[in-house]
Amino acid sequence: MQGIYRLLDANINRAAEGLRVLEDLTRFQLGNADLTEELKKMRHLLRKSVSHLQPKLLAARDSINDLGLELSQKDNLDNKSNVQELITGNFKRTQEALRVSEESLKVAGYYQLSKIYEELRFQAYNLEKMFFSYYGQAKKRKLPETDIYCIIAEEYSLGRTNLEVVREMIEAGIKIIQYREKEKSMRDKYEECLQIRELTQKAGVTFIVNDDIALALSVKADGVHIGQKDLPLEKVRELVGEEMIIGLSVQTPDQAREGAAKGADYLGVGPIFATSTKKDASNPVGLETLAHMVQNIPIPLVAIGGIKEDNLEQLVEKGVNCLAMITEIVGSRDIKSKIASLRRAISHAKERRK
Ligand code: TZP
Ligand code: MG
Repeated sequence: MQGIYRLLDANINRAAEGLRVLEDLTRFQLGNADLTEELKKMRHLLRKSVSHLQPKLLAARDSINDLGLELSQKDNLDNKSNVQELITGNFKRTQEALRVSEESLKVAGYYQLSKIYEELRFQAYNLEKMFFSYYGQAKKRKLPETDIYCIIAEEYSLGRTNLEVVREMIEAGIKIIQYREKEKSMRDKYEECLQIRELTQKAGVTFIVNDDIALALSVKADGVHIGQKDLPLEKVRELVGEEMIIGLSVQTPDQAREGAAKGADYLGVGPIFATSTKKDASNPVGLETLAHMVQNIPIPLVAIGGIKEDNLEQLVEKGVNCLAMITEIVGSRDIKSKIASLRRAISHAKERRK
């Protein structure tokens, strides 16, 4: 029976560790509170239901002489090259370990306990399915990982049209463009966005419309960006469906946590510095608050507000990867060379923080 307890001990640990890896991935990588909670509950039940067997399990443990470690150090069968493989691997590991525990519990005479483990195994199958449907969706509407988030607004564009500006941005290799026009008529905005949609679609650039959900939907934009005073996030998700990116402006850690938990795909944090571009901008978000968000919020953050080539280093230093700018870019005579020098400045700053 000592062998069975040893087997049981190893597999209970294996299943709990697998669940823990999955729990941390859902928490930090996907930012999905429901899945994280389910995985945590499973891990607790798994441990608690066998806690009275702990003395026997510990007595049987002999990790020093376990053949597994030596075998694992020699081969690279457990190597993972991406998050998806890591997730699959850990679901399989958990399910297999639960199965071995279930069978061992039967042999050791704990039939009722084996039923709990059987149930946990089925829960793991179900969660795996949920995980991938969520992951698939999340990926479909992901904000591209890039250094600059461009926002266009004609009044700051030195007489150029939005379309001219968009063309230059695309030529400069920009990956995200947001349309932000406050004064134009709905019809003008619609006509203009249709053309921008066509250009961005061809170039594979993510196109986001500020404020207006109907406009975003009617031109088939990739995303919509809303503020704290717009419709609640859940309502916007209901209206735009699962495939559209939703960006949310936040000023405080509480707003950031809430936005991430309620399914925003990214957060715009700002104004970071004073700016006159946004008429109703609130007080600047301090750099320390920004740094706190970078470390604690599991979804992409984009810093915004008064960002210029000569002040961006401080933000990159705090761990920000993506910077949104209006006047610094659209107000430059030569947009392409401005973008190129901003890129150089950002990547130098990233090098320095390593
Ligand atoms: N949200 C917060 S500040 C801001 C917005 C839209 C304006 C940013 O413009 P600029 O010219 O880059 O300061
Ligand atoms: Mg707004």
